[in-house]
Amino acid sequence: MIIGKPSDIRSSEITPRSVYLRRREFIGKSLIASAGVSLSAVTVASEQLKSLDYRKADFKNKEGFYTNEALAPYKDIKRFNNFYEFGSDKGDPEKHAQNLTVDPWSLTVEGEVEKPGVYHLEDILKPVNIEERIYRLRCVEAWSMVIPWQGFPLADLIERFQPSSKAKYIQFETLHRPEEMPGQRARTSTIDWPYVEGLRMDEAMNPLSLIAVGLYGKELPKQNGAPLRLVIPWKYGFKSIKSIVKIRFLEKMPMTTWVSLAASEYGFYANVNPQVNHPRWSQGSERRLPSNFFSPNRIPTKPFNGYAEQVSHLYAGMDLKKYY
Ligand SMILES: Nc1nc2c(c(=O)[nH]1)N[C@H]1C(S)=C(S)[C@@H](COP(=O)(O)O)O[C@H]1N2
Ligand SMILES: [Mo]
Repeated sequence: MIIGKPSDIRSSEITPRSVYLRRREFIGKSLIASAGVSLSAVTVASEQLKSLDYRKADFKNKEGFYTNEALAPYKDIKRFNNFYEFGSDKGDPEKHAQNLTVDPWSLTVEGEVEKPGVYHLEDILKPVNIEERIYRLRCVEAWSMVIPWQGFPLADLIERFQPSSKAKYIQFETLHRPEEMPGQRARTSTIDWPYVEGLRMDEAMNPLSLIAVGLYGKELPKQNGAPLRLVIPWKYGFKSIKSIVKIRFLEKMPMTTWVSLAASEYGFYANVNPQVNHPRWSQGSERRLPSNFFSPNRIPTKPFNGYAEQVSHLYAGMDLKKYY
């Protein structure tokens, strides 16, 4: 991966949490208005965002669902992206993702489950309760952002498909549609499309594991993985696969895109770990965006990206230097 240079993002643009929360009230109202006009699947989900209760933030934080750290501004979360299907520069996804068709959308469920099938997005979203999570996202390239997502626990979705006792892992797959994804057409691309990722079943069932459908109280931008993407906050960002079209329940550990590209640099687990450096750079610290040349905003990286309390038990007895 390439280390990006978000030199044009100024730290003065950081949105204080209180300002966002006040603004949120307004966003909620505009979502209700738009829901009346279009009843697309994504709008149905967005409509639920109005009922979010921010006061939860104060007493539920032991679950790691929120942080009081400064949020990255909305416009930076939308313009500084990794989404190789649209190109490898940080600005490519915003530029090239806007024509992606996200409606209709369906999710195929396969493998070790009682209820395999092809599910329309509408049916996936209808019964879910949309929650807000304010998570740190730590890219393996050693930058990070604090992002307010809206979505629902991955565990809730998994339970609806009734995995069998043989299901030990889950593999996720991103849309493969070269007509709309210029990165998939590029002859220079070394990625074997579609992009795939995976989790162990107990990781997937952890309450922190989120399917995001919204950002900053609005529909998820296409460059951020609309209409459905994973967010796994204690792992490097590449695990948080975007624009998911398929979920497979498996007995064996699945292959993933970054492991297949460079297994010595990227592992299946990919837990954020300041003790295990990338072969080409340190993972001991990170640039918290927005930052710039004059105020690099470099902070120490925490084990499990600061979520050790919530997830370290998943790895008890494992040598995390070996299983990076
Ligand atoms: N399908 C797909 N998902 C992906 C990627 C990608 O290239 N393709 N990039 C990953 C990486 S490396 C990161 S850091 C995050 C970035 O998410 P964001 O752009 O919403 O901040 O998405 C992840 N999900
Ligand atoms: Mo990343």
